[in-house]
Amino acid sequence: MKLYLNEISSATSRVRIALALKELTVEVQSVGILGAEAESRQAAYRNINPQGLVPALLTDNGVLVTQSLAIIEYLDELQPEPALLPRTLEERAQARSIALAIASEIHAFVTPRIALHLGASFGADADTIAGWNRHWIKEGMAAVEHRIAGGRRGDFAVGDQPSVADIFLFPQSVSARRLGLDLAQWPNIAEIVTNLEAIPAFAENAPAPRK
Ligand SMILES: N[C@@H](CCC(=O)N[C@@H](CS)C(=O)NCC(=O)O)C(=O)O
Repeated sequence: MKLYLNEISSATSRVRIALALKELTVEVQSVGILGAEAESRQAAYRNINPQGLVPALLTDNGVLVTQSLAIIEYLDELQPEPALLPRTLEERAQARSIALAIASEIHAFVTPRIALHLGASFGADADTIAGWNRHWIKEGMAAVEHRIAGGRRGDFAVGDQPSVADIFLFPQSVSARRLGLDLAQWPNIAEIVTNLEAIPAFAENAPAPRK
């Protein structure tokens, strides 16, 4: 299998964590997602993935799978242990729900292409864009905190085993901290992230800081 990735990418970090938990190794190819690197991506990488986003996984059968949740569920079916979805029907729904709340209602608003558009079309400078990012992360994380608090939390977001909920929560929490947001305002998330930091598959596969 071959993974198209970028080290700073939060969505890539999710897949790298899943691969590490399952002790799977894949060939990797880096794709630029910022500045001049992003322009070269347009030409070459869009021939492979027309959406131009990372991560994307090329399976051993030559099929390209995009979207981190779809990739992680593919890996989970390919190699079921350790399971990345909880055992019960409700818990599985809850784990997917938290993962999607992060992917669709936080991360989607704070990507490089959104920042590029805010700058190019509305004249937003770096500080305005950082404020925009903080706004969506703060609002989204408060909702996730609420959902975790009212759910079936154990040591992790859903139960006592790391699941897709944690795999999505961890990189987003790292990004939140880098933007100056204190995780302590979301006590359940803060505690879960501390637990996740003790697991090498998480700690070693956080998104790299932007240079
Ligand atoms: N929903 C997608 C998100 C993919 C995505 O937005 N990836 C970012 C990196 S974290 C990207 O490629 N951004 C390039 C850009 O925004 O121009 C997933 O979960 O895989």
